[in-house]
Amino acid sequence: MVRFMEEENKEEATENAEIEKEIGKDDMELEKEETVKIRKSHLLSVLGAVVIVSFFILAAQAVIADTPQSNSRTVTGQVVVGSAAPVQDGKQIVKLTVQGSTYYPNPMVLKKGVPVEVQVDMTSVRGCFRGIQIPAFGVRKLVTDSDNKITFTPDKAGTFGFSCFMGMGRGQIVVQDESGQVPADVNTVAQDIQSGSSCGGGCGCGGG
Ligand SMILES: [Cu+2]
Repeated sequence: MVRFMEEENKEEATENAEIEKEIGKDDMELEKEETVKIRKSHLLSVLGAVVIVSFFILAAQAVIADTPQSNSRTVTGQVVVGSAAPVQDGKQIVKLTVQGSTYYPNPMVLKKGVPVEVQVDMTSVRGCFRGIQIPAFGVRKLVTDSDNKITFTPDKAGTFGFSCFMGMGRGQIVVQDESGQVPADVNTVAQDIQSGSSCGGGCGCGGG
């Protein structure tokens, strides 16, 4: 009798164990599914967060890029010189364009003592970028469709900066002396490009 009960108990135990196994399996599968679901939604929220954070980083960079401090660059050491502007009828001819907030050619390479005629491309140079000042050579002019030329004669060799009236659009001028050399110790880019008060941070200055 005792033995019979023992056997029955054993059988019952085995059955229970099997049922438990089954239940356990189901639970595990359910748990797995849950985990996948949670992982998916977690992934989505992480992606969302990444997108939002990237947006703010880009926005911050745009703001920083507009502030004058980040634009003040200094050129030190050897002056890298491109080819000088072509001379026509005794004038150095430069076609000036803008990309982003930079005037091109960058730098504008000129010869000392030869008159310069800057022809401003009115298609790419727009808005306040049409007000151009070159302090080193006493230039301050707002070009228009009917008068898009700026003339001056570079009377000193070195590296100089120029900008729109409020210092937003920027460019550099490298002037070679008579022997084609550019003195590395003459560099007034930082002083030449000052940011004006009327156009601080993100005004509508850049528009057409
Ligand atoms: Cu401006």
